[in-house]
Amino acid sequence: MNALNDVSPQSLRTRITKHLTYTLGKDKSHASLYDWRMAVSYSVRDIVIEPWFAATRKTYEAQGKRVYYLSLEFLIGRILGDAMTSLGLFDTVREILDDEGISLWDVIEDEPDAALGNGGLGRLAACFLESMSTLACPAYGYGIRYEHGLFRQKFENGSQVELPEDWLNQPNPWEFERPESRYTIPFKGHVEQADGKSVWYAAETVYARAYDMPVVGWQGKWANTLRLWGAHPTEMFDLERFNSGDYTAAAAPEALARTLSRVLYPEDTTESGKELRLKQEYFLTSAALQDILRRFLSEYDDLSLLPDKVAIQMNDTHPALAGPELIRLLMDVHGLAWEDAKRIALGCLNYTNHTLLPEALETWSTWLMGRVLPRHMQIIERIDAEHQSETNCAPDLAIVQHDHVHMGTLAFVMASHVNGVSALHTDLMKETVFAGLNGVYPSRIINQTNGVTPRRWVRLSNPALSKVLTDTIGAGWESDLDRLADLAAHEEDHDVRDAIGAAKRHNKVALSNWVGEKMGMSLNPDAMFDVQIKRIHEYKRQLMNVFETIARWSAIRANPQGDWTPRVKIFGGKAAPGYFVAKDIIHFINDVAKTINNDPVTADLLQVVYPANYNVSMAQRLIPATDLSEQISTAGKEASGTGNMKFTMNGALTIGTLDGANVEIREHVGAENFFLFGMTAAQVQDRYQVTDHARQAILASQPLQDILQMIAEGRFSPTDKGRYLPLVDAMWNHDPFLVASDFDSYLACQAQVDRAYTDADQWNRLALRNIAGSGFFSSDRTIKGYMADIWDTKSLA
Ligand code: 7GP
Repeated sequence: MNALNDVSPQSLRTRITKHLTYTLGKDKSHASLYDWRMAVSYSVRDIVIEPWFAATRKTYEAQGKRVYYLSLEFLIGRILGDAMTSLGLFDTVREILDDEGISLWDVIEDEPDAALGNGGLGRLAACFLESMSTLACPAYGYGIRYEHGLFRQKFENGSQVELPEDWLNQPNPWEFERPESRYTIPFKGHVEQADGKSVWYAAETVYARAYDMPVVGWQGKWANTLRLWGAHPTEMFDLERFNSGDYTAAAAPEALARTLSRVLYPEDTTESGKELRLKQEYFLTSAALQDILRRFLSEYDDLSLLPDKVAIQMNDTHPALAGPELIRLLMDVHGLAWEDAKRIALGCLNYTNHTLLPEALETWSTWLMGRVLPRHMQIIERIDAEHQSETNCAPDLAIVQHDHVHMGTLAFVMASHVNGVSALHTDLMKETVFAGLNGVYPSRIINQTNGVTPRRWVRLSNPALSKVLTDTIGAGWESDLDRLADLAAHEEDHDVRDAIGAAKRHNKVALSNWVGEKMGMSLNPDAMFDVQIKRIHEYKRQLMNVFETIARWSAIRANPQGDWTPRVKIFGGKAAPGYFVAKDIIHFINDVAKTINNDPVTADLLQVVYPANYNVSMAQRLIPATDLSEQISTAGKEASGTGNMKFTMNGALTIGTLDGANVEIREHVGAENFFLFGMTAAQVQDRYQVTDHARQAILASQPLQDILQMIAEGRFSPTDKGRYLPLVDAMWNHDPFLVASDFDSYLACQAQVDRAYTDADQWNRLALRNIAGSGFFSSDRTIKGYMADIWDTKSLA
């Protein structure tokens, strides 16, 4: 069933011309880049259809279990390049377009990023979808078809400005609208008891309509579906009002409904607390569960079999209403008894936790929950009562506390398995936030360390390194990443080390050209490219990196003739619009960049680059060109990280703390090939016991005092000298993420990195070892873990 067998270059050429002519209605002499992109996308999509249908057929025939991955976020990025890579069509399409005088790269760049997510959690969901297809695990992703994905970031005088994102402004060639697949989603109203049954009389309803995107796996052997729901009105517009001339009121029902799938909440770690957000969570969850039950009942009639046929994964607590909603559908719609409904729901559901930060643990007031979802509030109370009486737990383990529904507890109680996303994170779940629940539901918590797809993150984004890998260890590593370990046997081969170095340099030159075009800066590709890209958050400690940059700058200025290792410091990332401290950090990085980049004394030795609007596509550009990966969060705060894995696969060395998956990366690549600094999670806990930890640490560090002094004097904000006084004050008096306490250790470690970089051959050796040790971090390994330990599903390959 390999779709590739019958794709000849000639047939593809014909397809593209046909789509240009008949789908786009253009002849070649008038076709724009957009037209070409659409024609190519439709042609590549055509080739995905066959494995897509075949996968559906096989799944029906096998009568096995299907996986349903429910997520409010899918950060999929661009699709065309990825699909061509999976199908092995990259070179063919490039040649076809070359003949037409069109550049494939321009076509790829014309596609907007599908930014239906904020950060790690959303990108993980996208990697998982791809791996499930590669592994022929029958699965659906369920999400929301946001009309506006994550905001576009722009800098104005160094500050972040958010602009609306508009990816659906043009037709999306990868989606199939399914008007026939639609479900009614109720809200509000009241519940009545009749004949021992509960009847919910909703006051508002919207339709959820399905939009399907095929997700093709490696070599086109299998394709699953990402089903995104769009909200549509249940009532058409009000003709009477329209005829009387009140056009705005006439369109009101439509506007109201569509609001539900209009925007992605641009929060990554804080609860938004908005009614609309709760409605979005329910909208996705209810549509998905209705669809799951409809599909199940089309094949079976005994609902008690549901847990044998359906595994549902809740991606964080955002879809945690799945517990009460599944019980509601089974009882109120399908007539099951409470005990049966609850047992079945529990048998299907699982929950992944992605953060221990207290501000990110969702709660909803019982008042709001009761108003928006009155029937669910009843069900939640009954789940809670049984949970408390069955476990005899302490009151602080209740689902409802102080008039708030704790979604983490609800998800936990209604899940067969609860998993963390790295070994350390899972341990900390058991010891901290979920210690009590772990006590009353022992062995429910398990670990599944995150992974990333090597197809997008190495093969597609780093063709230069991919070639070196295939030349050295042979073909096939893309779907068997443990094979990268074979590289280790080539460590003594000078040519291999050189080739790895040459691939890196090639990528750095390409990145330099891009930065030159976009930002008018000219970078030195022989300098060390030192990169920190991720959401801007205090716990990720971008501030510590900037402080080190300032220390470096001062040191060079004090001794310009010294033996310095040239560096380019690269930052990328967005801040949640309401997270003002993070936005100040962005402003600060840009101010520091401006000061340093204008200093002729340090120009050849230090540059600071912060391209605006970091997204998946930018990550694909930056990661292959990185020498040093910054993974410097306060130990215990980063659940896993996934960027850290992408860098390692691409031969960057890591400077990092013992946090999240860094711990496992270091184990896999070897401690001597990893630049470790800073306190451990346990030491961090002890440090917090010292009330004036920040002051003490600053007083003990001359470099840090000097840096804070410069900032306080306004060196980086000459037109507004007091701009960063609050930042300096917060450092002395609060420093909630222990930047000061880890700073000297970080500085010393960075000096070690400088020394290591001066020996290019040795650096390439370390890079080789990092690549060789990165096989474990393929999301294929992660998905196999979920299939075996959580879903109990089999590959249909
Ligand atoms: C992130 C975690 O911060 C990151 O460490 C992890 O690698 C990633 O999930 C995938 O597991 N969390 C989020 O993106 C997030 O929004 C709030 O968490 C619920």
